[in-house]
Amino acid sequence: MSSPEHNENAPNDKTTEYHHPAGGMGALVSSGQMLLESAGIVDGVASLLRVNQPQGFDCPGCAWPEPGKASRMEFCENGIKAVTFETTGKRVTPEFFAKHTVTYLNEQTDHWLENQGRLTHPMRYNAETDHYEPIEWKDAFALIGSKLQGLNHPNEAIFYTSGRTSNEAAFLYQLLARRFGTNNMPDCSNMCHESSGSALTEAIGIGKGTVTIADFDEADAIFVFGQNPGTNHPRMLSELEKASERGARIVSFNPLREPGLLNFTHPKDVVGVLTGRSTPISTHYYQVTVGGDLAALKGILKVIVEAEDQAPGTVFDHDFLKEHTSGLEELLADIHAADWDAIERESGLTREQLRESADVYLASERVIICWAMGLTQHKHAVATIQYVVNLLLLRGMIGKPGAGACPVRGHSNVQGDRTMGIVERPAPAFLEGLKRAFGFEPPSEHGVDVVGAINAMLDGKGKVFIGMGGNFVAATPDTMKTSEAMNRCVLTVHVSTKLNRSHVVHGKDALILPCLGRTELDVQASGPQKVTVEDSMSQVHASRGKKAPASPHLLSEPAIIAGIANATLVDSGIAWDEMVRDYRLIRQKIAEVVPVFAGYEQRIDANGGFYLGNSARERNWKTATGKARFMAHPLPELQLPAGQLRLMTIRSHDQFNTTVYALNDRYRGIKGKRMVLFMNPEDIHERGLKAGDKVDITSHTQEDGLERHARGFEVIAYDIPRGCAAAYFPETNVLVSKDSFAEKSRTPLSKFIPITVAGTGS
Ligand SMILES: Nc1nc2c(c(=O)[nH]1)N[C@H]1C(S)=C(S)[C@@H](COP(=O)(O)OP(=O)(O)OC[C@H]3O[C@@H](n4cnc5c(=O)[nH]c(N)nc54)[C@H](O)[C@@H]3O)O[C@H]1N2
Ligand SMILES: Nc1nc2c(c(=O)[nH]1)N[C@H]1C(S)=C(S)[C@@H](COP(=O)(O)OP(=O)(O)OC[C@H]3O[C@@H](n4cnc5c(=O)[nH]c(N)nc54)[C@H](O)[C@@H]3O)O[C@H]1N2
Ligand SMILES: [Mo]
Repeated sequence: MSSPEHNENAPNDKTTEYHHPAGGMGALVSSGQMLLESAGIVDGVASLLRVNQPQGFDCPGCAWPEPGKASRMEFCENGIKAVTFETTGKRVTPEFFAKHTVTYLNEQTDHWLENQGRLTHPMRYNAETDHYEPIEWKDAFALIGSKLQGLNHPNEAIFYTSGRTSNEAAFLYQLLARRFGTNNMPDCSNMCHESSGSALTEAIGIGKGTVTIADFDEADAIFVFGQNPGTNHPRMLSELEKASERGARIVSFNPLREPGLLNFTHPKDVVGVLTGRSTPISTHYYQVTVGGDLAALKGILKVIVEAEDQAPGTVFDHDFLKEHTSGLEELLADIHAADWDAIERESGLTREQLRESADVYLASERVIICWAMGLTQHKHAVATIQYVVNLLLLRGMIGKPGAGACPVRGHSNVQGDRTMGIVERPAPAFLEGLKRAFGFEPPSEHGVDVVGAINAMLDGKGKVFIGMGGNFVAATPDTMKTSEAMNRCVLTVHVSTKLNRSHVVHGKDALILPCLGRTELDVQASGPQKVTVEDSMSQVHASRGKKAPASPHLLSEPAIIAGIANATLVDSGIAWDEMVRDYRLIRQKIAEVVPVFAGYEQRIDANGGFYLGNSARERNWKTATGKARFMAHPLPELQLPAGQLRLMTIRSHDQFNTTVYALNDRYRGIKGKRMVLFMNPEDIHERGLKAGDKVDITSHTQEDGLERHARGFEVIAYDIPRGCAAAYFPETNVLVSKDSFAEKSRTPLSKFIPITVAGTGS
């Protein structure tokens, strides 16, 4: 447990810890190494110069926005890795597939698979030879068309999307699925910020964050819950650094002491890099127990409510409450009834710590609260995020400069994909828009999400799986069951840039369709094309790849979708080929369906893009009560049986989701390995283990009562609260039950897996 005094990275002999600021020299060396190791070194550098530039491409890394001034070059170590990885000179060719059987490929690690290079040719699985063999595009499309047409019902098809897909491709993809007749559109969001969308939509009437990047310059305090920006959103550190330098308070809630939240040196600060000088980031750091944030938030709210009770009229923003909110009475009753002992037990934090953090909120006129997977991938995620909103609302922190809700998204266009209609439960207005623009009746019956898709395939109800990017088998929970689900499909199709697990765990028939990446030049019949994306703060901008494609056989995602559509739909009445010929026609159609995109083409070209707006930011509440809603929820009892630990599955510094760049996790002091289990030293000792021992992990999911196993992990002693443990995904997805998911949002519980560990010797 740690409070501000303990913030200075105090050496701790019990744990492995990184004693240098995040960013700085380590970042320069690491990304430089990545460029050197990649065969396409010169191309890599040239590509980098165009990342996030007005005429360049959008960084395929995270969804953190670019700063307002479009001229400033802004990229980060992990953005460099993402770009370099895509622009590698290595190739996975038909010869590669001729050399390796699929059985052999499936025995390799995710790291090995993705490191073979870019896919160059469409391939079809041949069960007789156990090899992928080349196939012509038109034959691949015909195969998909015939399998889709052969289904008994359109709902037997599943159209998955990952979050790198551009607005244009996403829009065409949902059009294909809906014109075919299904809303079966699971996406990576289901595993990611779905909880944020559900919570925010119910409470404030829009499922997106309410802040813009400029708000970070005005906030007095920034709270960061369950997020590791040093690794996953490094460009956010620049904002936190600026805020810290001008005296804003930064309050972090995280079971792990993440170096990126402690200190930071901007890699462009040459003096800082050379001298090791760094900016402290968090002024306050609380090592909440895994899953304890709802309790912590209730504790903070309790202090605030008590302060108002003692001096009525002085703490809350009463004008705001009266004019803009509903449900205050229920919330106050809930907070008055909340019991400090339960709050302390469930949060793992003391009353004093919670009082201290509440004081920061009380002393601030403008507060931003950020969060990511540490809040969303829990059973009570939606309730927890609604308490974040409760906290903001009490003092009118939504819809004023320097304040608001900031769910920090993952994939670079995951938010845009949702705006384009990639969702299994489409809004009626969107469907009406489709009908208006394309003259067909889209299906209104809700489709399957990720968990629903796995179940449908297992039950034989989902027969054709198409993945627009991503790595379904590795990213989803319950790897063994999901693998079985994929195996049962009549056909699995993956539109991908790199070889991954989902290609080698496949359906009876299987296709790999290689596509252009973000960095590559996309030339169609009308000339070079640009695409558009939306960042985490609702800013839409263009992305233009410039690099020569990795292979002459690659097609763009829109072209692949049109190819499937032409081979599947008879007389669809949709001008697929024309839209692919010139993406401006896709954008015209988007603007017809989604009215906030009116004037799309002109607005994209002006000033580096445009802001989509946010109704809650304007204090326009599109909720059931027409107001911003306080939402009260009981505090769940999360105590596990004796001997069990709460396992959270997290990302290392050298991975992007299931793509493992290298085997290091620099800030956490891990080198050359990923099969590690971070544990509290006392928990290790109590089990008769020691650091360095090998253990097998067993999960005990409450929903299905099954035991699942992951073997051969090395114990790492780490500064993590007792009863908590951490390990990397995707290796640990074997432990997550598909039936363990969050209330309302149905997000798999990747951050709360009850486990036991058993030593197997050192
Ligand atoms: N380089 C890189 N960038 C990425 C990604 C990547 O893999 N690599 N992935 C992208 C994607 S899709 C996403 S969604 C984001 C993910 O970004 P993050 O959400 O930062 O990713 P995680 O590694 O899942 O880290 C979750 C953090 O929450 C903490 N945590 C876990 N459980 C709890 C809890 O119960 N309470 C609290 N308070 N904290 C908790 C963990 O210690 C960790 O610091 O990053 C995006 N950017
Ligand atoms: N246990 C556990 N599981 C998790 C999480 C967790 O924290 N813990 N996090 C969850 C989260 S937040 C997310 S977002 C999901 C991620 O789930 P996904 O989005 O499905 O997985 P990724 O690993 O991002 O997908 C990587 C693949 O995308 C392909 N690709 C890369 N660029 C492109 C492109 O431009 N176009 C196309 N068509 N393909 C491309 C490459 O072939 C690569 O192999 O995982 C989830 N799973
Ligand atoms: Mo994500």
